[in-house]
Amino acid sequence: MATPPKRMCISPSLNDSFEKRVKRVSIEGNIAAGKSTFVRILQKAEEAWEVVPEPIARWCNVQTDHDDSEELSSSQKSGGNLLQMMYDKPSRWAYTFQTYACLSRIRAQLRVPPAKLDQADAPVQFFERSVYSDRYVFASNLFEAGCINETEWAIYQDWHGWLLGEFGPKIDLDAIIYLRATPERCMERLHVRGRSEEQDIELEYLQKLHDKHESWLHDRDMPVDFDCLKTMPILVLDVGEDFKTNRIKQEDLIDQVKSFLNDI
Ligand code: UDP
Ligand code: D5M
Ligand code: MG
Repeated sequence: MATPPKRMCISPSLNDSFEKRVKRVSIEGNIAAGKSTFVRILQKAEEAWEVVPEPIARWCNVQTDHDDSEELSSSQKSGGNLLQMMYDKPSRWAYTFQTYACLSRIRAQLRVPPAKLDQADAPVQFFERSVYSDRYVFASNLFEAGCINETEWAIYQDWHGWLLGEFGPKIDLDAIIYLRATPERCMERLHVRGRSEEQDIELEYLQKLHDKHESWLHDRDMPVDFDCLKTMPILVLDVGEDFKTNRIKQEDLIDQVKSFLNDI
């Protein structure tokens, strides 16, 4: 068995060695590359694998704390659609979106593995994206596009770095799996999925996000501030070809994941 990752125990209810034994892997990739589809396949592949999906529903329906107040407008009661707001007016909402996205990711990455994994020989938690893609793909791209200004970017990097330093060992990842597809293929899948908030996304945006992913995870020439990222094992999986309905392709991808996990 591989050396257990060095992490502190975050749950008094689960024993230390169990928590440290669970490998934590982020699934990264462009919008509509197929991450959610892939994690659903992973979830079914092994009892000892747990997936933590991206909290997209929360971003599309941000709940206020005051649903019982008579003074709230109906839109406040039903919650705001922050994803829609960001795509409609990025210069106003991109920074706000990053604060909420990062909060959601930290919550997700702090999630204690289910006790059923305790019985497993090689338990794994898979997260759909991470606090690192927030920063090195999305926030960085929004800054370069002028949707986050210099001051917001400086503040963002300050609190993002500080929070990750504080939570450090509790949210560490052991590895990343990069689902790689061309921006054109992602655009096709984005339209197949038909999420209303995303229908005005242009190919150019997907191309920029693709370039960020490539530099960070494929070419590995992106400067990063976190030492753990510099040596992080990364598995690149080509998902240009349809895998959703192709059983042989699915088995091939799962075999690659298993062999990667054995080596880390
Ligand atoms: N999809 C597909 N074939 C694939 C992978 C994905 O048709 O091999 C479809 C999937 O059903 C969805 C869309 O592409 O309608 C985007 O996939 P997903 O939501 O998994 O992408 P994500 O944004 O999570 O990466
Ligand atoms: O990602 C879900 C949607 O959320 C997609 O429209 C991209 C967007 N997203 C996710 N994280 C961020 C950050 N940090 N900034 C801006 N936009 C983001 P999907 O790939 O479809 O699962
Ligand atoms: Mg998804």
